[in-house]
Amino acid sequence: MTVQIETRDGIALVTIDNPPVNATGHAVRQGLSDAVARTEGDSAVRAVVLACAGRTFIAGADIREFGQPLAAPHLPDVLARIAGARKPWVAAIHGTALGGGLETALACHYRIAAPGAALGLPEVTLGLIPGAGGTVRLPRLITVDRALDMIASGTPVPALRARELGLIDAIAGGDLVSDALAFAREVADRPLPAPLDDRPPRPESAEGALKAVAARHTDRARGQRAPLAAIEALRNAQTLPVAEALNAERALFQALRDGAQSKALRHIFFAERAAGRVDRLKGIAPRPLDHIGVIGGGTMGAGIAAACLIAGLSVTMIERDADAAEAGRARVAGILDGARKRGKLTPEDHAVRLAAFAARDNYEALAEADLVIEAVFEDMDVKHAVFAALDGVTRPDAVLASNTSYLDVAEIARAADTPARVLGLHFFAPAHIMKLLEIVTPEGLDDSALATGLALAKRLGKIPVIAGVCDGFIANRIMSRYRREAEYMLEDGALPWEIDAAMENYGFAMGIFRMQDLSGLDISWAMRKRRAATRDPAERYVDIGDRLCEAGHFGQKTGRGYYRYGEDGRAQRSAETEALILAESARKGIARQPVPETEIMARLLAAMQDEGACVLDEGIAQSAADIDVVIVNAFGFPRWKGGPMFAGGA
Ligand code: T1G
Repeated sequence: MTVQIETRDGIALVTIDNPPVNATGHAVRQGLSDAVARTEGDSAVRAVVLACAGRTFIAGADIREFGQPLAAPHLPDVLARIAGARKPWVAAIHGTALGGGLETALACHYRIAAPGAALGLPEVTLGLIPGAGGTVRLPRLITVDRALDMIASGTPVPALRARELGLIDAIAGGDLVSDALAFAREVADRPLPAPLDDRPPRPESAEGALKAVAARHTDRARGQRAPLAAIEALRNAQTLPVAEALNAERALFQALRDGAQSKALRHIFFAERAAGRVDRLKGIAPRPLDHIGVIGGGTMGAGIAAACLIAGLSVTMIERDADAAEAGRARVAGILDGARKRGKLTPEDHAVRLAAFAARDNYEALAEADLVIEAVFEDMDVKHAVFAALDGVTRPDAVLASNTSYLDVAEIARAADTPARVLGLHFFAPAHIMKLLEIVTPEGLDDSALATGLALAKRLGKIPVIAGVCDGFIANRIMSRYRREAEYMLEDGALPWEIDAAMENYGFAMGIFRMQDLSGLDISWAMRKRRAATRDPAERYVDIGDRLCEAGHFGQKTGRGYYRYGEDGRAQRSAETEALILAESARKGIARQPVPETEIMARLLAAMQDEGACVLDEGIAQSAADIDVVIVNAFGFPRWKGGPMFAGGA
């Protein structure tokens, strides 16, 4: 039974059991509707507790049902029955009460939560707004500005904060269901609290607070419709009668649900959860994963070490000598300090994580490592030396990984005594923040080694995407291709700031030339020089980036690249770069033509899609959806466009 009822001393315990997250699919909606009828009609029942089995309270409507006709009873109608019950309903919340889950809790008369619970309305992350009363009822329980912030940001609040806001009535001190049953006994004979629909919206918490929240979310919307719809819905909640506000919310919700942005965001939501699934690994257990070795204490090595420490693993970092080991240790300590300051680590956790970390200058310290990741200089000889040294000191069942961003992982594996235990784990900088992890699988990779790499990704809270071996795997190979297209357009007639503006207007977090200036032009310059000997002479080659680097303009870090950087670090158009571009066009005899914004994006998207199709055909990526997950998470492709392949209709 998806919804079970048992009565204990006059209190009905209604339990939803709909794995994996108790989403309000049809069986749940029907079960809840029946539970209202049964408890209202049972004279032995004085109050009701609504709880969920499994790991969380209701985490929302069943997103998989969207896009198909929804069977009655619909959630708003079920919630109206709960809110209209004559006997008090107490929501017992654990895990995450999200979306329709929080709306169900709002329909209840009281809410009690476990200390570690979180409550939120994340619909905007799916291109939606709450569609079952959330935009009308939340601002009747907490202040209207805080309600708008929760809805327009989609960010859940922890139970303690929820109680401060007035969103919940109590936090369980012991067993949640027992405490909720006791709470229900206490309120059973009291007059019911006024239904939220009968209460006025709560005024803003401070003069001008609502206006400020609305302005902030309008600025951050960047072409997304849902946050603006949230602002409209909250305005309706304040100005319209409840019934009209609820109808207006439903209409806004349905329009968004059937719109392109929500379909794209639901695509990415499921694509990220499907990424990293490898059918042949069913039944293959990962190897142990408690102690991680990291070779190299530079930016990437320190970021990887910190990511592992924050996830609760123990880490031994190896550097070439004591000074370098100390410098690496300091970088890791700095990252953990930052995590503590941002509240990502409690002071106690911070101390425990730091105690689980050692920085050494001898490989023998890796004797007990379960998995070792090298993040040393991107040179094949250096990598070969590292893997040869690892062979001599690591356990035979330890998995060995390279963080290389473009070198041939199969070639690296061949340097190891057991190539089958070597894979690529390509992290993206900063490694302790970026969620994407490309797992590069050379031919002959042992299945349990791959399962171990995937288990590490899950443990670190990363999004793993399986990539075959090629130059640049999926992310950098596709980025190199659309970067080349952007450079062609510089020669043809566009300027860096025009191309970046087109990308940012499309929804990218940052244009490609601004991004290259930020990461440093010298990195791709070194790669172009490495490839010069093998480059196809027939392939069009743009020298502008080389000209900039030859003049020492490596981007933001040198004060000039495609842009000029003032004292404040802000990117400004560069007349020198413009002159250099025009001179290059003239040198090649190209009559420059302006490139309209629509053509800029059309050419960039076509480049991504064409290269994506090759990556698929060659078996480097397992699916078009995986390519979308990579480009959205690695390069800030707008999530609400679903990724290059989805945007192209793949
Ligand atoms: N519907 C259907 N399936 C869902 C789901 C949902 N709402 N949420 C999760 N799943 C599946 C997910 O696809 C995966 O499946 C499994 O559950 C575990 O998820 C009416 C209209 C709850 C914080 O936006 O944020 O309510 O891959 O891997 O990391 O106004 O899932 O195992 O087959 O993410 O522990 C609003 C979305 C919906 C919450 C758990 N709710 N979910 O995270 O596990 S719209 C949301 C999450 C709505 C109302 C509106 C997370 C999680 P599989 P997971 P997790």
